[in-house]
Amino acid sequence: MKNIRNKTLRVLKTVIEENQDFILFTHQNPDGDAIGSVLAFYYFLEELNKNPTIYMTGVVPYFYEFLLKKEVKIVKEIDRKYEVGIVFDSSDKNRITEEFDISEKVKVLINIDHHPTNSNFGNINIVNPKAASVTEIISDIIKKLGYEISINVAECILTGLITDTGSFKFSNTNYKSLKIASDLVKKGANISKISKEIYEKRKMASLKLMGIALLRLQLYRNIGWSFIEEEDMKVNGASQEDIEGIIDLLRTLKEADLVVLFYPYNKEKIKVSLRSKKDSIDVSRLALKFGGGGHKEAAGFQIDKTQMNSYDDFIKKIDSYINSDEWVYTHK
Ligand SMILES: [Mn+2]
Repeated sequence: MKNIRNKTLRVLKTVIEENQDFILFTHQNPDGDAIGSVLAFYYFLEELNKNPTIYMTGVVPYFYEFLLKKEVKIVKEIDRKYEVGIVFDSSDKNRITEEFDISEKVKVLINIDHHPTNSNFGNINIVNPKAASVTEIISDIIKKLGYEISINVAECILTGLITDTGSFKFSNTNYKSLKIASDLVKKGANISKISKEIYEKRKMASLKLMGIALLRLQLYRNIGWSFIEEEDMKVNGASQEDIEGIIDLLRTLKEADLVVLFYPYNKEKIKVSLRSKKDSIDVSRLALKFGGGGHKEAAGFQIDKTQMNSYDDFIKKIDSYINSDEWVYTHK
């Protein structure tokens, strides 16, 4: 646990001990690591007899609802100032909301993340790009502060690890992530049970969208790409949460080094998800170029509809960028 500096940890300990009132944040369209980390910390704080609240504009995706073990206080608006705010899994604070500045709603802001593109926006920043998931960092923090990990917290931590490592398949799977997972299993968390909840209880709409994305799959040079449109969402009664997982299906394409999925985000914007299968293509750099962020293997960004003539054109733009001098020059 050498990755968190002792001084930072001492400050964090004091902040947790001396305050009661916590508001927890994560990014919009939360994935398993986002939900896993806010809920893990929520339960942890509750066990310390603190008063945590979660701020979330959307809903907890239905396939993560099994982690809601009891009444969890989730608010959609912030109508007062909190003592401490903690942000999980967000490279920047505007990924939480663009409506207001979360710093203004708290006295102290703590930023816990593993994105290499993190902007260190907190008063206290615990950012470790080597961690497979943010829940892995939470496991480190709880242990290092000298507390036990309860079964409820363990299941949340394991969920983040399973989803961010692609079920222990991605390159971020290493001795440490497996060791933490193993400790959680020892505490009673069940990988098979959690995986079934996440991956085998999808709504029909979600599978239909997968089908649509697969039918439209195309290959341009070494880029595999597909798209989902507003109309597909409407016809199938799908919502944002139903899109999760599609990109990971596309990344199985043998011929592709890079996989791209376009899908509707809101009235003005299209979301672009990126997955890399090749070491020399760091998609977090690619996402950063278009105002997004992420990890080496998995990243994304949003783009104004007005900035995109056609998907084909945009794929060509990506292709010429990753083959440009600028790319080679900035790409270590
Ligand atoms: Mn994450």
